[in-house]
Amino acid sequence: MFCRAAARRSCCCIALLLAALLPRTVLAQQFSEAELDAFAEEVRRDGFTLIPSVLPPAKLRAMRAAFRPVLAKRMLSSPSDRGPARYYATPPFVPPFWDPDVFAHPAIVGVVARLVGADAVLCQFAVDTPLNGSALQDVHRDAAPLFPEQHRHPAGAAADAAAADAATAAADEPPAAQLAVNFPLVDVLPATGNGPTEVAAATHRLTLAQAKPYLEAFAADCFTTPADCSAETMRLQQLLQPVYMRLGDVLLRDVRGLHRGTPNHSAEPREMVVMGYSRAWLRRPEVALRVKQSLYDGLRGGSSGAVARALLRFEERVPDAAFEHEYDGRESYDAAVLGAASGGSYRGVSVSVSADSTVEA
Ligand SMILES: O=C(O)CCC(=O)C(=O)O
Repeated sequence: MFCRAAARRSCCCIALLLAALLPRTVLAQQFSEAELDAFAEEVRRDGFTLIPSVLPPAKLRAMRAAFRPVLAKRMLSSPSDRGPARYYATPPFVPPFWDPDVFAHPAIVGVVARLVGADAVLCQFAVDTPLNGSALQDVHRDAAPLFPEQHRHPAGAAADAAAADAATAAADEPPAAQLAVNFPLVDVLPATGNGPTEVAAATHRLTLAQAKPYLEAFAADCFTTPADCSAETMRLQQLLQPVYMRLGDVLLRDVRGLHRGTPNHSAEPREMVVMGYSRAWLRRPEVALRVKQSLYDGLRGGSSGAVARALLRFEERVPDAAFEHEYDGRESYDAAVLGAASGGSYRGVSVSVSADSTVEA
């Protein structure tokens, strides 16, 4: 099993490195059905896939320019919420952030549909930005378990940790229900020093109990104090791999995969867009979109317009007169709610779950 995991890890590594190093002209811009199948299969197996050269860099540069004043307001209005010098911001969903060629891109939607259904919905558009001074994040998931009751202690055995471990270990995590599609607005490469996201392959379907040794290993910091670490801890720690990305590349991941942001040591912000896609029946109110009515109405042309409309069909549509174009720096979600729905899913390593479904440390 270890060999299979190691082989898979080195394949991931080689693919990620190649994607970062190959000249853009070598990489295909369009993908066959078989290639989309393969990307989806990688997400099923590893919890993530990197799709190279999907989005036009010019569009992303325009997004970056438009995001600068958004970030400035965000930083002035409220403290960083994803660790020191690391901000989550939701720019108004209007051009250039609103771009059906991006959120309904055939390659992205093709893989999304294979994983969370042809009737999937878009439920989130935000930007994660670490700046100089940011730190290593705790390893976390972006969503709580779909079925938290699976992780409760058996009745009458709340104090019995062994029984709780056995119960949670037996409860499998289901296939994907939510995906995060990330793309940077700047190159994120070894040379740029601006903080790649790190992901741990094949951790997306671990139960809380199964994840416990991983989280303990990830917290152990063997790289700076290797003498204190067992071989097993070191092995698990090496599962965390940086995902280097060039402008245009797309990282598509199951939100349950263990991951973390790393520090941005450069002088420039490192903006990473996150688009959330989920199964049609799954509501994510803490990250919901506000869709301007006239933009929605304008999604008419051909099949791409129909796909974009379908993706947004359940999100709130706001009459133009009421739509706020100016970002005021105040995030509409409650940071505590987002925290409970995301990082809280793996806050601490206990398998004990409280009545409100958050995990107790
Ligand atoms: O920006 C990153 O690299 C990851 C951020 C992240 O995982 C988070 O804030 O939840």
